[in-house]
Amino acid sequence: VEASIPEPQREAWTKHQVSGFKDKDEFESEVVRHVETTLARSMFNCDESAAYSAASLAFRDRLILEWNRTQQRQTFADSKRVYYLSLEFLMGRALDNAMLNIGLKDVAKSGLSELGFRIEDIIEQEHDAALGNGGLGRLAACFLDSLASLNYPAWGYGLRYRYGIFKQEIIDGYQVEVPDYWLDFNPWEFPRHDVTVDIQFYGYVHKVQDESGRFVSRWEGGETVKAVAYDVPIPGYDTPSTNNLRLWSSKAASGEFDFQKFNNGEYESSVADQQRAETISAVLYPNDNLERGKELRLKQQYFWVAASLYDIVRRFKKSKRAWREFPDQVAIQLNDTHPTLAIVELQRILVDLEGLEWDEAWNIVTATFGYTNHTVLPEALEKWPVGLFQHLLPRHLQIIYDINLFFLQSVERKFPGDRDLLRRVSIIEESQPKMVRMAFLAIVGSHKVNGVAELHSDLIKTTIFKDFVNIFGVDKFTNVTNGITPRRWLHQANPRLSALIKSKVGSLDFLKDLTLLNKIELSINDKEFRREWADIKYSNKVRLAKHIKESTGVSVDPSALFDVQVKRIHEYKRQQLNIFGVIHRYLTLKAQSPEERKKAQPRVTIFGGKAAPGYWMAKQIIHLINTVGNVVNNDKDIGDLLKVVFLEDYNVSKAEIITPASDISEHISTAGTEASGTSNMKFVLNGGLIIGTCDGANIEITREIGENNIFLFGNLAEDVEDLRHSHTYGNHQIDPDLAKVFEEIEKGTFGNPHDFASLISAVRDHGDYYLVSDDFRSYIETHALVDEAYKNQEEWITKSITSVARMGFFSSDRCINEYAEGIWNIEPLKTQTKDGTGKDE
Ligand code: 475
Repeated sequence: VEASIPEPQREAWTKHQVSGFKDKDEFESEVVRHVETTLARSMFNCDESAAYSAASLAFRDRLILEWNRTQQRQTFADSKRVYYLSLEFLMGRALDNAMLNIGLKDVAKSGLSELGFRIEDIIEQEHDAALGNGGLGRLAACFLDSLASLNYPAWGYGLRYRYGIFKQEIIDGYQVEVPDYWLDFNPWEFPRHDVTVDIQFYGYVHKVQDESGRFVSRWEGGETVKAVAYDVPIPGYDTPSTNNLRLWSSKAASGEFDFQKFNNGEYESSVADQQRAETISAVLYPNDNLERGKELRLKQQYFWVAASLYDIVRRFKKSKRAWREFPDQVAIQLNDTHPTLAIVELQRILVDLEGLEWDEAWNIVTATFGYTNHTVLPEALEKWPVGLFQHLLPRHLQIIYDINLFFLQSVERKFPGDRDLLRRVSIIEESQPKMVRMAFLAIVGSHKVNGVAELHSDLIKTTIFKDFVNIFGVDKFTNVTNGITPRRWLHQANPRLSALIKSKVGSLDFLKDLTLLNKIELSINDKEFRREWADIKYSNKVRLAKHIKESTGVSVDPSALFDVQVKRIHEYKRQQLNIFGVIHRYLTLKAQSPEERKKAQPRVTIFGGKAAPGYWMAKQIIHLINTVGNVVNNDKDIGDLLKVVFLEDYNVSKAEIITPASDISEHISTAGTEASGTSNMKFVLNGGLIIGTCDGANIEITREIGENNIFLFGNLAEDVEDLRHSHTYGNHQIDPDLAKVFEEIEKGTFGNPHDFASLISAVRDHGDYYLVSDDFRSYIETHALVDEAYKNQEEWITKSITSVARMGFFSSDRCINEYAEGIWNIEPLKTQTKDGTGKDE
């Protein structure tokens, strides 16, 4: 760096080199400076919100200095970078995370206290960055934390939605969606008004001859929208490495509004153009595990992918390397099929703009990309009408046709005459209307395809992508079981547990190598340790009970068994099975004498999660949970034996309160439907046990922690197809206890039965696709085992400690290292080396 400053000015620059605050005093002075200057507030008029803003700005300043140095190190080292393309980054709050990762939370705590604030209250001021729906988006956020913590040169690319996932309110037991305007004041982003890309849509393609007589395609006409970069620094834990998350925001290409039009008096039209451009990055689509084929969604995808690739290619071209070296410098990971257009866009750049031959370009493209699949649900697999493509991205459609042609020719060479195979694997589905199958395009354009848990990766190889295994060979398909960052999900969410573990491990090193957790198993008989372990769980439950009281008005007893199911509401995740089970429990208690009831294990069943606004069944499930809660919670016979609550607006910061407070959590998807799940890992890491089906990562969790420490139930994935078949073609007998639950709902015990008719008929009359009835008996019986087990508190604590000790595998650090080695072929950068390059000496 210094070498690039001319000698006469160098002294002045280096003399004034900035460094962030280092101690409490400097922190306080930064806070006061930001209050008085950046925020233009008087220090005599500083409320908690201003204190939050100023503290965040003080930390942001520090982050951006480290960010600068990290980027310089990466540029000097000139080694391969990975780019993680995701339409969703569910980041949650940033301040607490930044303080902990940098290691200055104690400094901030005493500094804020001297200025008159409690750090907890300041942290609470922050609005979640909720640019995601659920598992897929949160996984991307955990990956960014691990990439920075492990010193990988990595960037995330996403969209800067003006509105994140909606805020959920529960009104009269129904979900009501309220817009989440989160950008009012966001100290964590840096607008880069100098980093912009013009993005083209619509128009037409024509062929022209270049100087050498070669025919090349030109994409012209249409409209242009400007992409503006906003950078979010991502601090690693206990390392100076600070990576970048670049989010694109859309703007009218003409700037504020079209001056030509404006001067001609076409005011409305010039403003309308501006609004149309800004619409592209305005909202996050609120669907989880569902794609609905809307034009604006495809526009979002191309806008984001084209801006990101332009940026990546621009960076590569600065190095003046030959194009064939591109895959040695760049790895791009596609988080699901949402960014699949990047494959087509890179091929377009190389062939149309850079003049490479098709095959040479295609080899570069496929060596660059990796594709992660997150779901086998058919309704979630992306398909776009060919006509829509033709209209919006005419040149891309041509390229897709060519990719498909060469691909099908290679299939024909390998399996001559198999017409049905060609039809099955074609990127173009010959339906009415014709569709582009994005997952097939992603497979053909990548060098690796991975699933997110062992069962899931096996399932994609034997079902939805079976033909592609035959075509490309099995080695192209691999598994990387998901993980979670222990920084946020243990150290930040459960500081007391983290401190207790530290006292046994000897340091906080387990936050960097989670397998060190196994050391706590040595203390399994340590009375004091066990008492403290139980006490931490109890106080986390007290904190949640307080939150429940404040948000729902329901009083719950912290010594009851806390049973939690928090995740997006979806039929395949089976919150309906849970609430039917709760009704069964209620009816059982009601039928008992007061004497018998005294033997019952008191329970609090806690639900949370959003339903996609257009998902009728999911909304009915939320309504049923609330009406059941209403009846049960006010039944004098039942008292504290059973409480049912629905926590509104489940998000990352609520998860940080809920996860450490569970005794048991529910991961009860129909076997073969949940790709992995990641909250299952978070709950176990926080000392909660789980009840679950043999699905997703539950299977690997069981393998790690031992089957005595988990409550598994239900049918296996291999039997699901036959069971569904028998529902349709046999006479479908539903479980008698479930039938009683239905009877009670239909009697009107929980409000107007008409409201819940569709929930019942899905099971009774429409084939019970999710096997609610088939699994009901085993679910109820397993819950009885949970009650019994909980009564033996000593045994329970042993299970809890043992499970945590064996969770080392599920760190997202392990997961990122597997991607780095098996898919990206990248290495971490040293943060300090003699020659300053960051490369090994
Ligand atoms: C799986 N979301 C979890 C998690 O791998 C898994 C978003 C937009 C449009 C369509 N779908 C989505 C998902 O598909 C999704 O969140 N998938 C989830 O990915 C991380 O742990 O089992 O359901």
